[in-house]
Amino acid sequence: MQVNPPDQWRTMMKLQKILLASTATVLALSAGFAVAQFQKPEDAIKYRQSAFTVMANSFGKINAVVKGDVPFNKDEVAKNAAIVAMISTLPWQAFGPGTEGGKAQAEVWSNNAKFKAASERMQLAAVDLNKAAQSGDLDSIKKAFGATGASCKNCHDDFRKK
Ligand code: ASC
Repeated sequence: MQVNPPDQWRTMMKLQKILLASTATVLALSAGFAVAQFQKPEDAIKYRQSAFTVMANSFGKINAVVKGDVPFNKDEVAKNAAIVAMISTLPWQAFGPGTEGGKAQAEVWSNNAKFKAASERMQLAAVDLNKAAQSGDLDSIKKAFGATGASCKNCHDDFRKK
């Protein structure tokens, strides 16, 4: 059977288009993976631990005020609560599949829906704490601080190694 040249060209052009499109898709996906999923599991562990460290530092500074160890400075508490609220959104993207390790318990991955819900409760509590802190009302700050601390503990109890 003979295939005339124009048909062959059309087929080749079709194949070329498909190849180009799929190459572009693969490149786009792998670029996304490198950013969102980290190069190595250790990179993800370091990222989430760093975020928790920064968050705990600011949370600890508010704790000192709530306990009365440090005098209440409205601007300092507002700044630290904003940091807590901001940073609270970051660690979760670094708990992806294949990033087991650090102090994370296996339940993070085996019961991921519960982990996600606990992380969302903490982020919402941090938003409330930030609202209270921006208002500058120490009583509401104390209340919101207690609720945020409880949301940290709640997640640690189930998902962090002791
Ligand atoms: C902190 C901190 C935590 C939480 C938690 C609250 O200051 O570093 O992990 O509070 O202890 O229960």
